Amino acid sequence: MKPRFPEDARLSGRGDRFRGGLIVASNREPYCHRKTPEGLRWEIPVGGVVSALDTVLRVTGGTWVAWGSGSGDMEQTDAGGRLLVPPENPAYTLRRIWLSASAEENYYHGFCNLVLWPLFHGETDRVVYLPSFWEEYEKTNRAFAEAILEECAWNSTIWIHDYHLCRVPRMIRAADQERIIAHFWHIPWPERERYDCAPHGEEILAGLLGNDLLGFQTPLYARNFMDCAAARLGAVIDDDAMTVAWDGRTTQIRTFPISTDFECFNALANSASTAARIRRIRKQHHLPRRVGLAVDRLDYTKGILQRLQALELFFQRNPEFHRRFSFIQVAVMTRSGKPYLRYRQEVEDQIAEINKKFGKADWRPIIYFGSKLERQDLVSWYRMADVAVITPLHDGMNLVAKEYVASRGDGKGVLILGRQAGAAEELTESILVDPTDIEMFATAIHRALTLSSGEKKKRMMQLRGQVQGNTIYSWVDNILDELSLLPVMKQGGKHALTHEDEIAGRLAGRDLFFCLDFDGTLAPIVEQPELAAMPDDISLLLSVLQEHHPVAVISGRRLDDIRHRVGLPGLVYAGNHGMETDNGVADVGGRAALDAFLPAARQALECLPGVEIEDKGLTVSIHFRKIAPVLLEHFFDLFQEIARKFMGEIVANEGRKVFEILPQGAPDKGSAVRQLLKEVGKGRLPVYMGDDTNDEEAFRAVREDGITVAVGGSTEAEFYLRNQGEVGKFLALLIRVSLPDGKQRHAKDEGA
Ligand code: ADQ
Repeated sequence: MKPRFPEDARLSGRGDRFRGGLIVASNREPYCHRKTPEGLRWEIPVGGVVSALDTVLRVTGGTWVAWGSGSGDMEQTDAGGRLLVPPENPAYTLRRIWLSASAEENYYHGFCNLVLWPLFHGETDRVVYLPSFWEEYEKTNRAFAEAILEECAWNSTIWIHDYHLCRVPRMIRAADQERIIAHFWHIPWPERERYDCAPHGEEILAGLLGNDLLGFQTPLYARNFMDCAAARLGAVIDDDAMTVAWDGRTTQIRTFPISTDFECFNALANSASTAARIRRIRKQHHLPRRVGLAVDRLDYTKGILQRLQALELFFQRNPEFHRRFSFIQVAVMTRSGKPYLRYRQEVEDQIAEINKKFGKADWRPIIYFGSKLERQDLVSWYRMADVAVITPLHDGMNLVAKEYVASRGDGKGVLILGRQAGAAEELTESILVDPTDIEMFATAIHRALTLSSGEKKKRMMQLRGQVQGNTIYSWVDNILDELSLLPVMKQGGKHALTHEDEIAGRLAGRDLFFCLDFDGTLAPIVEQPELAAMPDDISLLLSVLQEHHPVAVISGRRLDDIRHRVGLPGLVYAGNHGMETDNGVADVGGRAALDAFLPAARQALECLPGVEIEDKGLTVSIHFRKIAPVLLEHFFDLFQEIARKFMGEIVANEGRKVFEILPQGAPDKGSAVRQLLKEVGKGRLPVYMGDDTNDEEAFRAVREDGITVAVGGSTEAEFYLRNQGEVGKFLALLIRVSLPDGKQRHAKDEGA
């Protein structure tokens, strides 16, 4: 079966730990229904937060709580405000909450748009504050907190977004001390001096310190937050651990620079349909040979007026570009209200003035679009623009800049970027400008248009390397890793890679025995279990390790399958969770229980698309990785019904998107490891590494004396690795600390 969305495969295994569901909350909703003369229509609102998070939830499933702001939203939800989205291919639940007219006015247009947005973007002159703004902000945050709690299962993880919902974490915390709560801050966090004029500055900080994890776009914003928390609340800052302790709780502060779907933009931009569309667009708008481009939400923070001033100066100074260069400004209005209407008027007036001053009957210096563009049109503009001028006055990150870079696989195109965009910290090969220095800005536009093609290519390739190596998927990966580790961190779990000395001390002078799980540990989780493979570097490290210590691989797979997949002679293999070893098969009284269970399970479950039942002889796996998230609850109900019927005959253990079915009385991984210890590891110190719930028995079995390492963390293991990508590094560490000196050098030469 093909993944439901192309990106599913790239996020395989991510979110497996969110069995209790991921609850995302943001002010803006991902899908919005509008009443139109043609009937009810749905659309995806424009904005960076929405486009990034929809990708995540389509893969993990769960619930997104947001303001139902569309004119037709109420008509599309059930009595609880819920509906399944995306409308054409449901994957998760959208829970809409309704705002009163007063909340819309005072919370959204008031405290969010007139206080927090300008304040956090360095536009203090634009701040307007009324006490009613705060009252409604607090009330609306409470409504969000209550809705989130209603959507939570006992083990759900909550992930809140942005400045609209600062108070929510503390409100939830008051109701639930144990809950895992994380927050991502999409916009800048100002330095302490500027934050001092924030109304309710203490309450905002206190609200955010209800989180376990608080993520920022750049290290600077994270630093600023910590400074503000120390100065305004007297919170205790730990710079090394990156934590803020206050009011009896500790919040981890991290940096996660958001990004874009590089492959998607790259492929679309390289496609023949984009080339055809570019030809059509050029003709339709009578474009000259060279074009510049800016794409923004229509907002004063995006620096559109300053950009127009720089363009005016550029055209004044460089008449040779008249008729040869037009600038395309796309600016879609996403917020209503006076400041935005006024700003749009100013932008339109200024464009009219420049066009009047320099324009000719057959040439417009500036071409303006005020509407939302389809993805393919957006990409076509990116691909044809000789220069993209993305110059916000302040911006948390700015995804447009990264989308432009991702669309320039041809190595052409130059990016001019505002220094105060978060993206400027990463995209250092762009031409960086201070957008308020109009003289230099105009010079930068000229420079971009006259760069040699070699220089352009060199810069663009470096920019692309940066974006390709840090995509929206890496952003999601990093945050989900960190989220799933939070319960472990709360219990004092130790990162195996940063405790080398402790591990070395414990291993010193002991004979060792390594016992390793396969899927999710030695091999990454993939969409189709039959395609799982061990990376070459891990294979190499294992062969070095096993020259000096006994190494066992213990897996839920069949013995012949695991032996073949690892493919290294000299290792000890145990299949079917340890029931099958080279010494024979555990005696559990034959297959009678499985033979009765299998047909019943097939009949009940195989009607659900995505269920895969794998008969492994001694055990059975029921894989549910490919079931659409919205069908999962139904699957669990059906499964439980069947499992209940066979209670006493079988045992069902839940792993990563799989139920492992074992005959009653079968050994678990714990007893299997104890057995292996007796047979091959007698008197040796065991090191066990695994990633799944069924590894927990093994962690418990060896924990007292041995070293236990959980990939992705487990409250049953002493050490954790963030993800499977760290396994190779840990094996290299084991080799370093456990091999005699001379051999260590050999291990390094081998790539360890
Ligand atoms: P935004 O302020 O919305 O996001 P940005 O990051 O540039 O800014 O994202 C805008 C998104 O909207 C882009 O994906 C872009 O393609 C799209 N878009 C803009 N105009 C469009 C149009 N006319 N038609 C179609 N699509 C259009 C906030 C913060 C940013 C941060 C993001 C993500 O203000 O600093 O980068 O969140 O965290």
